Amino acid sequence: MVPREGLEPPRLAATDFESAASTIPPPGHISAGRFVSGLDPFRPPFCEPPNPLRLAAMTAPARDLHARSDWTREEIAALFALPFPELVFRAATVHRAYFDPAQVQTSTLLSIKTGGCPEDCGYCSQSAKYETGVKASKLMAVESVLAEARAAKQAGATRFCMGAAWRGPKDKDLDQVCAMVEGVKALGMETCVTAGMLTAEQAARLKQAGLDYYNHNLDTSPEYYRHIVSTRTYQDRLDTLEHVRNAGVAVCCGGIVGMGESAEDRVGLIHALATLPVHPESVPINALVQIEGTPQALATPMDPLDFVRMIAVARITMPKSMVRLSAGREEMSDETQALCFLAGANSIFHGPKLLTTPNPLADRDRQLFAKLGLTSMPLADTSLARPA
Ligand code: SAM
Ligand code: DTB
Ligand code: SF4
Repeated sequence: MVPREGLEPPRLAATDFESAASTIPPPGHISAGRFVSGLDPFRPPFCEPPNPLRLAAMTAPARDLHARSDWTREEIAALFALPFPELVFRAATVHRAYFDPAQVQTSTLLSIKTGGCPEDCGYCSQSAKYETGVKASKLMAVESVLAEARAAKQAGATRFCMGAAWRGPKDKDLDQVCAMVEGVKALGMETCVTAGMLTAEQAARLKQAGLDYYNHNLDTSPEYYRHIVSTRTYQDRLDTLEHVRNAGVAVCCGGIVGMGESAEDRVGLIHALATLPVHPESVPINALVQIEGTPQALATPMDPLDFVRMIAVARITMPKSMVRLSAGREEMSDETQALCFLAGANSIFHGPKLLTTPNPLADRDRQLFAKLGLTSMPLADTSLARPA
């Protein structure tokens, strides 16, 4: 990764638009020396005057490079409305300013406490409110978790994410989670925990144990949220994010698409994330994994290209964040995943299982990376993304 030192882009004012436009070659110019107007029968003469969309796509990236927290919903909606090639071009341009686009960070997930959760998140296999067939189990022993972490490291993961199906951790449980964090850290991996709501004190304890990232998602827009979860509020989630941020732990926060939300709700989710006082260091974009027995089991599957748009808009609005192509890869074609990487996704979950559902097998990911020429992001690069 990550924010490349010394590559802070120049600040451009709106008036610089005109000067940027002047970098577009004049009519008749020989583009990159490869095509000479009139000699290539498939290429029209260099367009004159410049097409406004082309102009916007060529000039906007310079403005896109700054991490801004003042995005408006209108600006975000306008990004979603761009023609697909323009949107992906802009996202890919922003991606290159801060990251090596051929590198993808890999994390492995482990459910350290599965099922029996008192919350009613309408997508979740682990809520005790729904008959999903997931068996509730107790918090795993520290040694068993460390054995899984060692295996994940062996398989190439640089970060180990531990998930617990809780509304929030009890203090006794938190002692055990802190021991897990210490143990995983000692293996030389980055640590991530997702265990529900945290108080400021709990966040500080996790930080002390060596926690690098805490995952806590906003899930959807503030308006649509009440259709998905009733047992905790959007504000509860924002409060936990603030506690994590104040404790000096990196924030991993994103959402889910494909839950019957409107286009406006997707704008609302990105807006909520991109206007946080500091952007989350990691932004997981999950495609809903439909779980039988949950209210979301019958949601209409989303168009994969709309998923790619979501990734691209996350990349443009949060240029320095890692954007995670998160749940849903098992059902995704290689082509859709390739478009996601092109649109700025630069992290994935690696390993055969997410928390309770399947993820692509190592072989499929190996082949995909080989086909696309992608490599695993070294730990030294991913750690630059974290607060000091
Ligand atoms: N219980 C903790 C919590 O809710 O914060 C941590 C675990 S929870 C499973 C972590 C996140 O995974 C959720 O916030 C949600 O965004 C995502 N997730 C859960 N089930 C999913 C599903 N079926 N499809 C896609 N994403 C899902
Ligand atoms: C996140 O945003 N996605 C991951 C992780 N954070 C914890 C979880 C995905 C869960 C998918 C459904 C399951 O396996 O139960
Ligand atoms: Fe519980 Fe987390 Fe699932 Fe919600 S998403 S039901 S809090 S495990």
